[in-house]
Amino acid sequence: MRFEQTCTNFLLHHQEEHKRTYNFLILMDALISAAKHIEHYYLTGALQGNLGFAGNMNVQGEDVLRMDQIAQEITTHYLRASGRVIHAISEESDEIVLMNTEDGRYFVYFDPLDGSSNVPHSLPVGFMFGIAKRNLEGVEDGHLRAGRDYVASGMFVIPTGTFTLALKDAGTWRFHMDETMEFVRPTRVIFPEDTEWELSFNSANRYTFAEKVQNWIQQNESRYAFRYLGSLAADFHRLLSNGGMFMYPAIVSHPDPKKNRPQGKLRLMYEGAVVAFMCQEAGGAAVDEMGAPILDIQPEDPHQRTALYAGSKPLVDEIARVLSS
Ligand code: AHM
Ligand code: MG
Repeated sequence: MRFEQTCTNFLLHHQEEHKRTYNFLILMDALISAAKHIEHYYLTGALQGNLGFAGNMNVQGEDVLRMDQIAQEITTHYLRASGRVIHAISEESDEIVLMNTEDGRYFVYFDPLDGSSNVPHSLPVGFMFGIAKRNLEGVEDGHLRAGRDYVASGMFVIPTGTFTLALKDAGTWRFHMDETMEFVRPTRVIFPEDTEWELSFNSANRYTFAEKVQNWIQQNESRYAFRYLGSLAADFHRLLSNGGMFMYPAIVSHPDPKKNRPQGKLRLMYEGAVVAFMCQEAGGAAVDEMGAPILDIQPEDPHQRTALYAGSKPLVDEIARVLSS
């Protein structure tokens, strides 16, 4: 028989090795429990009629799917029950979700079901999260943390059954779901250098990007393979293994100016910074439309957006030079 190391056991050793408390383990147990429940509802969603619209709109003015609601309810329940969370910020909640404001230890920023256009087809979606820690030295003011201050970030790809977790100064790790729905076999992930790199972006938008971005694409795209699933977690999962760059540039010259998105589309706290933190721990990089590190952006609004260029460092450094010129 072959036995695999579980994620929980891996984290237990990690905490003990660094002489840390078990609080982080309790928080991770909550996130993993939430992911497994979301996985279950997603896998059975087509048969149970859970893949359609719920009939209302979210904070971003987008139609809410029944699965968005289910994933939000599940995640909020487990995070609250952990007793370790001060407050959470979710794509599915306009307001900051207050939890254990007195004794909580962590801030959790999450998108419980990212990649909505894949939901009606049961295709891959993501559950993405970033974690920051309370100020243990002085008074905690509850300010919104920049990615640089995250202690961990991660993403579950659902229903594929993979989990990628980046730990501050301790690498990006991948786990797979086994036959008992346990995440097992910790494997360190580092952006490869000697593979055929991929570019991942919504090509239908290319003529709406800034001119210098359009020019860069035109001059360089033939060097790369092109892949786009329309779900950040799934697209980024591929890039971590194959190398390359995911891009969601600012939209600045749409024929219908109302459709411009000068701030980009993706959300900073629970999408952009989550990916940027995983990039950093995997030897990669991530920048915004100015070519500045995503991890340095100080959020002013829980739901603020950012352009995102994330992936292999040489490629992101190259586009950063173009963006900042
Ligand atoms: P969502 O939060 O509404 O699902 O949007 C986020 C998603 C990302 O997962 C994905 O990378 C991107 O939006 C796809 O957008 P588009 O359909 O414009 O290509
Ligand atoms: Mg989302």
